[in-house]
Amino acid sequence: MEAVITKSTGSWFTALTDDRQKIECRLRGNMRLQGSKSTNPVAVGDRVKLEFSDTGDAVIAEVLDRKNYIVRKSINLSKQTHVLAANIDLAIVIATIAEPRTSTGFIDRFLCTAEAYKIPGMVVFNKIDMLNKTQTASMKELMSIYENIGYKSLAVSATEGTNLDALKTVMKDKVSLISGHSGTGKSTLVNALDNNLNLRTGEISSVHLKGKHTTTFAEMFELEFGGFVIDTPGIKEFGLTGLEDEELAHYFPEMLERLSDCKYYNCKHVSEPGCAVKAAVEKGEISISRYSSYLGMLENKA
Ligand SMILES: Nc1nc2c(ncn2[C@@H]2O[C@H](COP(=O)(O)OP(=O)(O)OP(=O)(O)O)[C@@H](O)[C@H]2O)c(=O)[nH]1
Ligand SMILES: [Mg+2]
Ligand SMILES: [Zn+2]
Repeated sequence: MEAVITKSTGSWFTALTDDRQKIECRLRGNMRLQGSKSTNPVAVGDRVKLEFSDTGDAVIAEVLDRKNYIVRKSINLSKQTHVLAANIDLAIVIATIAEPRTSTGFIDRFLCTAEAYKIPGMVVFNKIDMLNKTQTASMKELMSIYENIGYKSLAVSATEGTNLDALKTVMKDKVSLISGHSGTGKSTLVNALDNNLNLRTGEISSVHLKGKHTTTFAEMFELEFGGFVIDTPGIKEFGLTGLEDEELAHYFPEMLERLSDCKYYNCKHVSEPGCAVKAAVEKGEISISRYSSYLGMLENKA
């Protein structure tokens, strides 16, 4: 029997069959050993084959080929990766200008990771009800940067219900991943998108103005208006592993389209002469914040 994984605690999984039965299952013993750099061989969004023992216990016998997947570096084992989710149509980063503040570096790392895994990325600014004029202006400036390079971006308020219809239109009939720092309102937003859902949400710490990691496991939910959404635990940093220096710019669309104009084929766009990327930054065609994120990522990889 085939099913899709909707929740994983690492040792227990919930699978949803095509006729909407929820089945609790475990991994078949030997599957854990299959050599991979990932700490989790089965992730939310994976399509699996289930088998049943004589006692009726369900085991995951096979993971079907993934269309795509998105990873983050594992928290403890630096060389290992953790698959956040698989078979995603849209990767949404929830950003907030304040409480907590999401840096452009974080947004860009997220989008870059999505590019690397060939998943369309999108930026959603939440909590717009909290913003003053200056903050609203800086949010709008960021939105135009992302729109100009082809990323859809939206400004919403999960608690006030602002602009949610526009978001639903984009998410309809897709499997959307929702990621971002703890406390940006991911779970609140999912609840607001579909009134049938009742995910646990948390407070922002009054001292640190950050979230408290209320969501601890990624989980996929079916949406009444069509499609699925994957809510994930807040993450501090997104990072790509195993990229070559020269490869990084391929995952910044506004750099990718200029690479063939650089004088050197292996240009890293830092201080090389005849660099088309640097020229575009100087002319204001590539935003300084995006270019800074690029340099930050290039440096961190070393
Ligand atoms: N003012 C305002 N507060 C919001 C909005 N969305 C969420 N919040 C608040 O932000 C806090 C954190 O919301 P959560 O939904 O738990 O955040 P999360 O991103 O799921 O956090 P983790 O599960 O820890 O990753 C809660 O107190 C929410 O009420 C919004 O649009 N406006
Ligand atoms: Mg949450
Ligand atoms: Zn260059």
